[in-house]
Amino acid sequence: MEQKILLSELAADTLRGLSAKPKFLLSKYFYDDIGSGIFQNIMQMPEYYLTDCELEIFAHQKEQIIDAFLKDLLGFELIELGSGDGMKTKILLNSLVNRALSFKYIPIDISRKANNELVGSLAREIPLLKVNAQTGDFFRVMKQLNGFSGIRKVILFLGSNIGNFSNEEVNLFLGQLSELAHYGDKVMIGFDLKKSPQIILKAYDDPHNHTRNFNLNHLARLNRELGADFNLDNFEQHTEYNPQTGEVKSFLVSKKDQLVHVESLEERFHFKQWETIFMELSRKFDLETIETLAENHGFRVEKHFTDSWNYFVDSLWTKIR
Ligand code: SAH
Ligand code: AVI
Repeated sequence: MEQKILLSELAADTLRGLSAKPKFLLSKYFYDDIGSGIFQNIMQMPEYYLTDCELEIFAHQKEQIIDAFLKDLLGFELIELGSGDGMKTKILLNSLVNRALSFKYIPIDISRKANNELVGSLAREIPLLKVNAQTGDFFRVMKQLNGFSGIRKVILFLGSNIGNFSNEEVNLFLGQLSELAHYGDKVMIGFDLKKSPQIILKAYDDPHNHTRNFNLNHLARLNRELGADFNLDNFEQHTEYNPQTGEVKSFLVSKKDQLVHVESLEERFHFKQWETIFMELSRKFDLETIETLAENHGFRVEKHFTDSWNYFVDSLWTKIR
């Protein structure tokens, strides 16, 4: 028992998830160094339309987005939660720097590799930019940032990261975001919208096997970091999309009856044949739900920036209470 109190967060969450019925693992642990690399492969595949749509929004509407950021603001901090490789954000950063605006960029990501690479590439590509990167879980870092500086904030949460939260987590997250933001601060959140189920399914059940590798790498990470002995060949990937709820759910399915030993937990976990591990939720939204979320958490929707297909929206909100 004493040893379990000293477990790392990854170990404790793995113990909780693999002991549950049905089993689950938390998708924030996808992003070790290898997983962050696989996610870049996902973003590059044509089926993963989310990145192209958000890129198009930024490329075509960057000046309008920045004008909307700057309404009523002078100096500000640009905080980005789950910044990853920052590929899309750099479009905005370049334009902000070109307008000689006084601001600091604070990217926050759980992946040290993603953060280090982003800081390195920004120093090369936008040397005039002031950057203060933070590594850690954004729920925790947001608490640390809370109440600090008094400078106006613009907070970005892009790429439909919010889709990876359960309903409960969405409310917890927006509650924390609402505490972090003060009156007049701005928040821009990227939401993937409901669309043809076939298009959505292809983005998460791809022919290149990147999504499959992304999921299996979670098990490989448990082998590397917790001394588990998952045999990856004994699991297959399954994805489903429910157009009624907007939920994409991703699973790994055990192809055989098997025992998996996790050394650092001193536990063996039994998998029945065809038993599932729930790996990730990627929720799709509609504008009405987005507006209700903003209102329920003390924000006014300023503008929905959408792509030409209406597949994706970057929704800009102002804190009003
Ligand atoms: N915003 C980028 C990256 C999206 S990928 C884009 O739109 O392209 C999701 C990113 O969120 C990854 O870089 C991952 O490391 C990070 N992430 C996931 N869960 C996190 C958490 N709980 N705290 C901080 N970062 C997290
Ligand atoms: C980071 N996040 C928004 C991605 C998504 O679309 O849910 C993660 C992902 N999982 C599988 N493909 C992409």
